[in-house]
Amino acid sequence: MRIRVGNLTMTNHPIHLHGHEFTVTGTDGGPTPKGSRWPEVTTDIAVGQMRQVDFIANEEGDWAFHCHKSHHTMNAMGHDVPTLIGVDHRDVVRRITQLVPDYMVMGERGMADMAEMEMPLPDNTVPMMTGDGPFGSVEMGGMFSLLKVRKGQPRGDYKDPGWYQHPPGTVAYEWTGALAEPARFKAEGVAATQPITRPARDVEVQVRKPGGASRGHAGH
Ligand SMILES: [Cu+2]
Repeated sequence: MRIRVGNLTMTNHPIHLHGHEFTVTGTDGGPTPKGSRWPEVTTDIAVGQMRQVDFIANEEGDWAFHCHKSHHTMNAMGHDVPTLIGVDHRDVVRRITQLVPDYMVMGERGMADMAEMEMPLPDNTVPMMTGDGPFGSVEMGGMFSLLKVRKGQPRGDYKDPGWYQHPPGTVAYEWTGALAEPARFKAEGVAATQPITRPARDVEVQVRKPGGASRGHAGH
């Protein structure tokens, strides 16, 4: 599978994919020579740059594909919002609090609050901040999408296959029953919890503080 991302914004975006390792195979200048390609799970795309990544989509599931700057996944990326650079907000906040005493600071208790409130969104924002997933509110918005990998999806078919149906026994859950004795620790005895004393030959770096008569750098 190949994804190309171009950054037309005024900040860099470290784009991250879950579930797969990709290879960075191209830049604005075109495909990179094979010998210069490298494996990644995140590729930072600077202002005005473009990156092409390739990978084998062989892990079934719904995988997050998003910018790794958390504040870029927690808002609608400011579509049509007037810039507030240089504006002193303090007086505005004071006045809002006079009108709306319980005025909430964004993200005070995590973004699920905001998502579940279903605030009006700009027209060009896909319904992401209001998204309900199979495990509750998706909580993410903005520079966030899902990569849906399915075995049965025919080539060229871009219909939404719906939420991934996890095979029984593959979803983490909270264990509320009695806890088993940690058999491994018992077998290994008390020593398992003791700090390991490494032999001196494992020391890779020796730090020597300058001082004394010869203040030069000691050779390493
Ligand atoms: Cu970003």
